[in-house]
Amino acid sequence: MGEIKETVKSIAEAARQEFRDVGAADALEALRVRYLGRKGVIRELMQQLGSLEAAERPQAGRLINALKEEIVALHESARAALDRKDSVARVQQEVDVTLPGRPMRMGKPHPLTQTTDEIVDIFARMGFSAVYGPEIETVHNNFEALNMPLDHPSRDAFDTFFIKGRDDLVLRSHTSPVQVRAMRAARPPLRIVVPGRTYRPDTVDATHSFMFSQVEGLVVDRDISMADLKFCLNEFALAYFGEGVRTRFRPHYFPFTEPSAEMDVSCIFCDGGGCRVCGSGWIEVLGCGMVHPNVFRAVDIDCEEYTGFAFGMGVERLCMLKHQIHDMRLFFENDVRFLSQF
Ligand code: 2NM
Repeated sequence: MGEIKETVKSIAEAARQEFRDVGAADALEALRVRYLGRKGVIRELMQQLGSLEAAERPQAGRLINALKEEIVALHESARAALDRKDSVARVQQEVDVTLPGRPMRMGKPHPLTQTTDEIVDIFARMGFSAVYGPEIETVHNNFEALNMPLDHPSRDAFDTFFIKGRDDLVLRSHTSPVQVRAMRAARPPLRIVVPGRTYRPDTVDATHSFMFSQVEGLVVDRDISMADLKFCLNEFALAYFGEGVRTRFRPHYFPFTEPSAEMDVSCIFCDGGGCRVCGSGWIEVLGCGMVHPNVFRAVDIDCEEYTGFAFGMGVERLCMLKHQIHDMRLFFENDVRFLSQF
């Protein structure tokens, strides 16, 4: 027994040394055959087991098995080390590491995303936070809560995408339902902007698409007035179009605001003199107004205690104005020759 223990120990020591020093694949294979092969060292030891006293065999067998496992592991790690050395050598041979790399084509946000981010940023600097909501909305959030009853023309099948088999759902036709959600979820004061995609079954042409992007906004607090609205949106116009721009507000109608207005900016191309783009010297950029009491009632905000203003603008239109893009369809064609210009 003592003898075989010694033998196993010295074989293990020799094997550790040899597998550590092996430098090539064929030498490693020769080692494997010598230790683990059909006529190898391990096999030979196993055969010697038979000549041992029966009482000694189990312990001797365990020693030999442990030796075999160690040698298998030594072989595995020696092969892994050789593989690594090999592939490094091959790369050094086959690849000219001094060649300059191929330039990477960097992606960037879509022009509509850039414009949305810019608008949201301007309002963020005035204390607005951005909130988001689902593009499939309930008829209640999209219409009812916004003071647009059943007979309102926007609720016509020609002006809204309805969902087959679900007469309580629509693709939102504006982002205002998100303001409705926000007002239900949190008590005033509220100062939010809502960017997002909206859907209307318009015929697609240079200025219309069935999908377009909006940024809407909402402020609710005590003593909010039309003066707050005008100051805030004038600041926005200066920040987006540049310091020289002037604004004007024209009376308008929206069901969810009263009074309502549209804001124009002095033409950024002719500075208000009148040109082919603006005609009159003014360009319409957004709709706005004081939140209608019926909207507050729908979300359970006391309209005697609180007032608010809201606004909405089309991102495509604002992006087209600033970059002199003449066809809205370009935004949705994903042509890199167009997109890479922004
Ligand atoms: C616009 C124009 C005017 C608007 C109103 C509301 C809400 F939820 F407070 F009632 N959200 N957005 C609004 C008002 C939107 O877009 C042209």
